[in-house]
Amino acid sequence: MPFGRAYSPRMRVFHSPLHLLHEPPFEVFSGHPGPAWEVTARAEAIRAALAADPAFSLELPAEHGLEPARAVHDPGLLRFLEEAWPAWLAANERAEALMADTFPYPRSRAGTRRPPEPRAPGGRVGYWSFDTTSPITAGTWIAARAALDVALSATDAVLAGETATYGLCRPPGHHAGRTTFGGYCYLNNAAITAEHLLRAGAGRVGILDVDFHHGNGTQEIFWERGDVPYASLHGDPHRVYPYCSGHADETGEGAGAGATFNQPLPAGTDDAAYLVALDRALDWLAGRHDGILVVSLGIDTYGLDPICDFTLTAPVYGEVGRLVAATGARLVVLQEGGYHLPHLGENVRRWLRGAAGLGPDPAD
Ligand code: Q9C
Ligand code: ZN
Repeated sequence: MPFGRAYSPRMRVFHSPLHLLHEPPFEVFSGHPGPAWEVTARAEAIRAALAADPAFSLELPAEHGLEPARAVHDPGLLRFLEEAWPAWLAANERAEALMADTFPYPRSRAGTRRPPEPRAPGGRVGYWSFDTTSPITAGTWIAARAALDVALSATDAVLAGETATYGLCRPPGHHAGRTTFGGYCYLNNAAITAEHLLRAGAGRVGILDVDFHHGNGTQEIFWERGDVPYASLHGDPHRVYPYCSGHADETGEGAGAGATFNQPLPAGTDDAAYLVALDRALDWLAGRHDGILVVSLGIDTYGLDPICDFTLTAPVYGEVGRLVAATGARLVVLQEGGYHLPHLGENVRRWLRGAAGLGPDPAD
């Protein structure tokens, strides 16, 4: 195994200020254009909370280039994300953001040929995206690449011997599929990380997704693969976004048959019910991986989250981190959602302190 032994007394946290270049001006949800929820202040709040705690050391990421992303995403999607803004700007001098108005929905052309990728940026964006919550702005591509560098740097630190590291990824990643972006996500940081670990010789890599929303992109990418078991607990898609995936009977196909585990949960899910579901997910993952878990960490399960409907309280995050670390797996923890800004940093800090075996800060 190519693993080193470097071990630091403080948990290594990777972050990049380049996320500040991605500031979506709006999103469209449930028929209403409104302010974006996925804002720069989220990552700044998390960074501030971790920077104030000597248990964490903050570092900038190393550049990894696009090769790791090419191992997961369609090259056409990467090309589009890179070219989209300049092309859109050339066609629209006062452009604020690029968002699809038309999606080449497969059922509307049943029996006809698959459409070619449109040439106009306004058509192209619908070809590569699946919803209206993820605008492309001037800095989106730079920020998405920086978030991936953050994830891969956290991964390299685990490969070098760390027990657990954290990547403060923004924008998040788990909704982005092989050929699609959406759900505030452009590159699937967790999926690319898992593939990067596989290629470094880590054996089977488990993904535990504890964001409130089902990680439809991650599930799709590994749907037919047995080497990356994916377990997710999330709001029931009969009720909440992303609506069309995350049902309990979705368990993978082909070589991936039985390698996907979904637990949809009801509105109002509380700490106790959540810990029962977590225990089932950890039981399921046990024995299906070879010692490393990638965690898609969303704090949008919090009771005060403005766009989700679980009722978790702050102390449970420390307990979840502790239980995940108690599996004995090495952890690459990557940030996904979480939208209640006042408590976001504290809740991430509790999770990571739990994972580091530290317990809550006595000051709390
Ligand atoms: N008013 C992540 O948490 N829009 N993505 C919901 C509700 C889509 C969530 C808006 C939610 C996407 C990474
Ligand atoms: Zn989420």
